Amino acid sequence: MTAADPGSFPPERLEAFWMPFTANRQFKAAPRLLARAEGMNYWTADGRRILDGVAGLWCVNAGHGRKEITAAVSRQIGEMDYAPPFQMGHPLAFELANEVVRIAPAGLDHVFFTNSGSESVDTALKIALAYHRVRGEGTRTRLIGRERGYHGVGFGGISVGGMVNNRKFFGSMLPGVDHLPHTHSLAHNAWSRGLPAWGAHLADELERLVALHDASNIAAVIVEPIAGSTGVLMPPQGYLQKLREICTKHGILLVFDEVITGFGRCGSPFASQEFGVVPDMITCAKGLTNGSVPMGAVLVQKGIYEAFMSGPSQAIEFFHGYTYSAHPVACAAGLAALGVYEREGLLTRAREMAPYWEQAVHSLKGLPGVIDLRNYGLIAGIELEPIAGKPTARAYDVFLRCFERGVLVRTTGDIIALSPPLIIERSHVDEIFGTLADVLAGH
Ligand code: PXG
Ligand code: PLP
Repeated sequence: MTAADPGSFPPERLEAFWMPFTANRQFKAAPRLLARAEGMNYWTADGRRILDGVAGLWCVNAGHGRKEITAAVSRQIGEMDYAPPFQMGHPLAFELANEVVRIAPAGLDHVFFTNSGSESVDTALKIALAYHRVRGEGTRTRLIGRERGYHGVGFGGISVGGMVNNRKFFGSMLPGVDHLPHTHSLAHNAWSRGLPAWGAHLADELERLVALHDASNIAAVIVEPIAGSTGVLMPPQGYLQKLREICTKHGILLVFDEVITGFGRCGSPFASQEFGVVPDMITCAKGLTNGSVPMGAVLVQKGIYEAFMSGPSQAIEFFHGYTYSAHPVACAAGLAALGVYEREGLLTRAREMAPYWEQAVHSLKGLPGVIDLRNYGLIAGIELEPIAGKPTARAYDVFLRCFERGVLVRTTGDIIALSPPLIIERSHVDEIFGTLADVLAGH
């Protein structure tokens, strides 16, 4: 049996795999199996072409099947499949760290490798706690996240995150966490193009939390520059700058979770550069290897790294690491992916495509059920009016019908999220929005 031969794929063979973030019974009753990918496209197991409107899951930024990455991965796995990362090293890990630093905002010049966004978030939170401790400010243990934040699925990430469904099943989580309000307001900001005008004052809520808890107890604030998974929420103009000012004033570390905004999604290598706000740490993953091999990273300011480099030189400075931190195959994939991004100008291509993309997004205005359209770089959010008593049903139906017509979109609640590979051409933009318009219009 091969993946491309669905006729010989009996339904009982679908049972053993407990699928993540999936309605298992619904999926297994009518499976959607992808078998092959190249450039802007997937092909289903039964041979249909599907235009990828979401870069896999916000990760395949250079498009699928990039030969340079395939070659680098296969060369590396033949040369050295694995190397222990603790008390040992291999050249590609150091090379990749240098290459990441080269495209990162100035000042973020040290890199800790992980295997996913979730691990990057938990790592960054642990660095924040330990950083204050090694500086003699061990009372700074409180972490501040934001409502409607998504920071992966580790206990740290779900604690600072603000996604109800991610939190409600898993008990009390980390203690000592508080949340800023989210910034989404259709009443004020519906139909915004780019960053919305209203809402910078919501960052002042951080001053309120500082007044409540006292700065001497707060370690870090973590936010996504643009929230993806909870519905494509853009930062109000001036909001991130204000967060930066308040954090600096109170000695609180600011972490930008750039798992989806990193590697060119917004028009600069990182959203930090795009919005002109430099955090103390950046978490990333996904596009780091073009989605080809699991890998994440935490970028930290020099001062943070240096704070740890005290004490006896034979002591482990940061008691943390993963078996697969800086896995050689992932490093090879990362170096090849960054090479492709650089050679093809992909880290800034979203900026060039954004005007055409924005026009296409907002062309959906007026179609039945559409209550907001928003965009930045090569990201779009299409918010639909929930069907009374059946939240998520309307967007899920659009997802299914787009898939039937050969376009892959992603939904969260009743919001459709789009984040295509950064190699997208105008004809693909037309195809995505033409299909969406037909589906939304009920044709
Ligand atoms: N932080 C952010 C901001 C993310 O978007 C993670 C952390 C966790 O990364 P890992 O690699 O552990 O999944 C993410 C992941 C969606 C969707 O539908 C987005 C993510 C994951 C699953 C679904 O938009 N982003
Ligand atoms: N559990 C056990 C029993 C282990 O030995 C290890 C690592 O050695 C882990 C969990 C952590 O695994 P990883 O380093 O892949 O995150």
